[in-house]
Amino acid sequence: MTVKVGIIMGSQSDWPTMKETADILDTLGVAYEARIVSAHRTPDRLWEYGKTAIARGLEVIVAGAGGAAHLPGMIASKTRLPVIGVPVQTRALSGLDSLYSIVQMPRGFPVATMAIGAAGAANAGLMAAGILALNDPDLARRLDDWRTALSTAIPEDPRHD
Ligand code: RP5
Repeated sequence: MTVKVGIIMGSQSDWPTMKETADILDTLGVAYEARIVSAHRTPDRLWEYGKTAIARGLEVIVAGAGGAAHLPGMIASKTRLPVIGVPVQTRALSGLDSLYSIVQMPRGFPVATMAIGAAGAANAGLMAAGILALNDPDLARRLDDWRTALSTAIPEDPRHD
């Protein structure tokens, strides 16, 4: 299966959050790669990743980072691929720092910013799948089924047990 989604994160410590993206993509049968690419600690790796992403066949990048979270914006500056940003929850400021760092991009270099933390990471997987599903009817069907199953699992009566 061709790898079309790149999941990148600023640190090993982001993986428990970003694994939520990976888990959704596993469920939907979307091939991905996961890499630690830090804007601050490995800037050359970041540059190389952004520069080669299209040539390597990637179609969407999910970038998660916390604190001074420059990774999603920096990768967006190096590739025209859609970049989905995930603000990782931090201890000091609960992820508001991450959110503000990612969401407030200057005109011209968008980052589609998700919610803070695990829900945002899972939604990033769904968003990436939704983008790929535009040109992949089988994936579109799997995504529709996933959404239907989620709806069906919600009981109407809160006293169901
Ligand atoms: C950011 O700094 C990473 O994305 C991570 O969320 C945060 C803390 O990194 P560690 O100190 O845990 O490696 O670059």
